Amino acid sequence: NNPNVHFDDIAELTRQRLAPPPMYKVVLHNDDFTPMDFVIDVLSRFFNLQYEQATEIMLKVHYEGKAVCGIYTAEIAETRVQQVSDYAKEHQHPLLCTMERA
Ligand code: NFA
Repeated sequence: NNPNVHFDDIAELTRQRLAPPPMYKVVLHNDDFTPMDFVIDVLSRFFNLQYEQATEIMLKVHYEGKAVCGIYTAEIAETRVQQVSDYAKEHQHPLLCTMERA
């Protein structure tokens, strides 16, 4: 029955209210088969990028092996990964999309 215990509880609730949520990078990976135009379409469609920015990121993936497409909270990042993976599969391309802690 220590009143400081109550203070600790309130401090923890305050921390939870103020703490920024963990963020996740959504990453696109290069392969030898997915057409460049399809990757640009994916980046425009699911990451709200203009054609020029989409092209820039597609080329970074192509030349460097991978690139970050966006940084989101867990739920949004998971949705983007699933949307890209479903869309690639639907079009029979092996394009790989993953997420990692930012
Ligand atoms: N490397 C693929 C090609 O030459 C293009 C690509 C870019 C694939 C980015 C996947 C991701 N057709």
